[in-house]
Amino acid sequence: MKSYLLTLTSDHNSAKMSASTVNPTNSKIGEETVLERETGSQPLSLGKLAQKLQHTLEKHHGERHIVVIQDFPDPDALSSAWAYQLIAERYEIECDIVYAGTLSHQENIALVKLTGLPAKRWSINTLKDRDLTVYQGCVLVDSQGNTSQLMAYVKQAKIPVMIVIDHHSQQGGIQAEFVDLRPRVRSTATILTQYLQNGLLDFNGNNSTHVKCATALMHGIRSDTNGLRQAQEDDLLAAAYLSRIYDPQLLNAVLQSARSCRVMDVIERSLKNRLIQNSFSIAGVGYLRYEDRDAIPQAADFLVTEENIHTAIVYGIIHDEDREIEVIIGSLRTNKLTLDPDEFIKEALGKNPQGRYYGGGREMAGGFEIPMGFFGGSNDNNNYTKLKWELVDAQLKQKLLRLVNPQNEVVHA
Ligand SMILES: [Mn+2]
Repeated sequence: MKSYLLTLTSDHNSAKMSASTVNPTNSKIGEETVLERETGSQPLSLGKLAQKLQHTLEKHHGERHIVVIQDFPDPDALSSAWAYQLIAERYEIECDIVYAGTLSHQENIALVKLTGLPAKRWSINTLKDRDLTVYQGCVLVDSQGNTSQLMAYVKQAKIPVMIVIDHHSQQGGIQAEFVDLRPRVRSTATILTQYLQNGLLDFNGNNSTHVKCATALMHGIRSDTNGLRQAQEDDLLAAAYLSRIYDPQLLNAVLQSARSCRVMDVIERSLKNRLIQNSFSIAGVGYLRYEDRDAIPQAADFLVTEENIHTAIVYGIIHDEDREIEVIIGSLRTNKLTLDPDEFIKEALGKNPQGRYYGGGREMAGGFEIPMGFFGGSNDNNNYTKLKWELVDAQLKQKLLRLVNPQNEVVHA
């Protein structure tokens, strides 16, 4: 057994992007700012990356692109997609920002409503009435396509993935004309802000759309960095730049949206069910409605605040009534610097039969999704439903506890 928890998450201090030369004014960012190695090629400076993105956009002038964001979009994905759409507009590229799932977190609903953020919900059921062939390219922001059900249809329609901008660890072979993958940056909104700062758009406080988009980006950076507490230099510099454009009152309004009663119920369940071992808090919360999916990360956010706990993992079965399917959804939150959520989830849960991991993560947070497959769907028999949950609960605990408690032998039936 690998002594997992003692493994340091690589050299994320020494190798962090040297953004010290980034000028927080609107001027061009120093070409000498060397970025991490872009997948499979030489390291590119921020200026070169911006140039490369510009060239890619010029090449696709006048086209129509689909920007696919994760099924349950978070502020980072939503704001980054919007910033990208505004940049692409300059090249007369028309972008539709789409997601297949639902806006679940109360703050995300407030964000979209209050800023007029132009994301569209395309549930899988409505896809047959849509013509995907109008798009010449697909753009992925804050994901690499593995968190959206839409990607299978994009692939089917033979729409090429043109651009990928993300800060998650690499999730397996991505190929695109332009790839900016920087796992050491804490939010994709930071990366998009750097592009704005680097002159890809004349982003300014006199334009009300820009003010709203800046507010969304600020929220995106904040929410992926635990209110800036885990922000690195890049994120703080991006936030500093946005601070001259965003609307603090609007951000306040977004942040003050209240938790729904059902989210409170799930948090209560997670508190009651939590199992504490080795400073990990693990809680299964049973069945949830599709719309309440976001209660799981919120419960994990809450459990990790307990004294002597450094990591919380919360999971449940989400029932999608539209499609009569069930999926196990889980969230991990950690304060432990040496615990890499991406590695932890990949190692604990492994891959599906197609060779894809069930989940992964970024700094301090991760998530996973495991389809129930043949065992999915509702059943009128209460005992059956209860039994099914117990099985899922036992299986997940067994897999997670193997890493939480490496000395303990795996439980045999
Ligand atoms: Mn993100």
